[in-house]
Amino acid sequence: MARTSPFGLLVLFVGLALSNGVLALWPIPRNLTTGSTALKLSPAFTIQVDVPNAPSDLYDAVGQAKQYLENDKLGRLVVGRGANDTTAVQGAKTISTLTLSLEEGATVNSITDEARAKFEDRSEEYQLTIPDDGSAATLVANSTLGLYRGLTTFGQIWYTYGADTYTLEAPFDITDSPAYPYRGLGLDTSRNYFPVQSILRTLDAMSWVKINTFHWHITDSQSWPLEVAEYPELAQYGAYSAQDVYTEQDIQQILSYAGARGIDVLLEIDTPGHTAIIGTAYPEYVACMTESPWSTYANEPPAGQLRFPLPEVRNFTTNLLASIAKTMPSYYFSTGGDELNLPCYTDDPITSGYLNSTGTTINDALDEFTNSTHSALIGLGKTPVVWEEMVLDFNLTSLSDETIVMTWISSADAAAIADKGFRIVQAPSNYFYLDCGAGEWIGDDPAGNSWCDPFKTWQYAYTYDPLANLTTAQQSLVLGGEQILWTEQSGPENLEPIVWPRAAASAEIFWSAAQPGGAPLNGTEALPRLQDVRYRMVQRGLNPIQLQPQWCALRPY
Ligand code: CP6
Repeated sequence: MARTSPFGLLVLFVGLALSNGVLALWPIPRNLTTGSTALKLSPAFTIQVDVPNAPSDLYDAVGQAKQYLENDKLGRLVVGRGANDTTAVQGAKTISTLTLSLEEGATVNSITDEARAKFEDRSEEYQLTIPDDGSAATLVANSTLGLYRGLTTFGQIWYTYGADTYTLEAPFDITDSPAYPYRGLGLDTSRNYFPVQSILRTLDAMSWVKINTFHWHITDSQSWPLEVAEYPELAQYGAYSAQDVYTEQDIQQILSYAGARGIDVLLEIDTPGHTAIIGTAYPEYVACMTESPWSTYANEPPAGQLRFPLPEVRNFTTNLLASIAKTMPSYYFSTGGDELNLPCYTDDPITSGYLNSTGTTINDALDEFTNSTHSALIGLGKTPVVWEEMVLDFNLTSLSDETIVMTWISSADAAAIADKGFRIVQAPSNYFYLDCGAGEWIGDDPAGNSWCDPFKTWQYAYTYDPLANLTTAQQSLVLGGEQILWTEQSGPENLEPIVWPRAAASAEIFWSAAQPGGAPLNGTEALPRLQDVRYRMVQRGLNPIQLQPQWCALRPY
């Protein structure tokens, strides 16, 4: 009951007392100095692109940034601050220009290409200076992606009062770069289908808080919404309906929309578990497709997994993954690998017969399978990504040292993964699942069933420390992390409110995070800033949940 305890409410309200002078900056820049001079945007304010051969997506980003400046109209009075803003804003100097330029020697690429670069080749840093004397503001970066991040920050500085767009905190001097290169949001489009428009809106909101990776868990046992040119039967038999499909055109639209917003798309085709749906098109490749008892062979219905030890299934899966991966521009591709059910293979006469007659262990068969799929991906220039079980539950000699491992079961698992030398993405279910996560089963009902609680607070996610209990050497392998929405209990109807603004919590952890030994992030300090982030989301047409009673924002007395 912690959520409704009097103490919880106290924290909710104390946040307000500290709200004067805060900015709607999120994630908070890593080096930020502000002053106390009022400054207005001139009605003729323009953003100048001083970049030779600037790519068209940079011009698009500038156009979008201008639109947000015109339309956001975030009123400090509305959020309970700035009662004296009228006087301050009257007579304030105006700035009429923001100039964008690249550092000397920087190569000019599109935002899209920069967003899809390897982590080590990606530069998101920027420097934003807004003088208080009315002279031009400047944004300088190493890459167009850095300029994009800086534009996002610029858009979070301004409030509206009457006809004025203003700040009270000039001059600004910001030198910013992310603490971690991987800042993700995960979405499962198999348990429930999400229209392309829902995904595009999600990408918009991700870009507002500088999340740079869309981890798309596109298929699972329940449905196969992905059209694959070489394997049309998969979506034909496996999609919920002919409408609930991502066509090649849809995928291209999502990819370019993401790229223009500085977002890389990490596609996951989960194998060899979570694959019952493949059995609708290829029944001979899938074992344990039994309705009853499904619980022997899967954590949720329907049961069914690839008969991965069979050579024909190995070849099929390898060709399938290769044919999908070659259409994806990211360097990274996830083959999943979570929650593999082993009793299924003991009980399946075809798989166990094969293993027995060839004298193969399940571990060796999985090694061979993974070697096959991962070699094909590596051959296409991809770096494989897997769930933690592939490293912790099996002894796979086939995993390349480059493999990236996602944690989910426990935040304590990172150390063991790091000790094997793999890079890590932290997605601990107990902090970061936007719906039910481990240890969140609410009490038994009268029939003795236990149900999953589909909610945890942003404040709780925000307390997560991605480097906890890791040595310095282990810490250096943490690439970042992500919150994820599994969609057993979610669909397009509640996508925006269940994700936002809560997913902003990890966005700030992985951009601004305190360095080892530094002060931890503080939810009480963060609340008024997140309140403004939420308000800007509303102005931009999103439907995030409330963070506080509206009384806190209006404060009529
Ligand atoms: N589906 C897939 C899921 C989950 C995972 N993988 C999951 C497991 C436990 C909880 C929530 C979600 N539904 N494919 C785990 C990575 Cl508590």
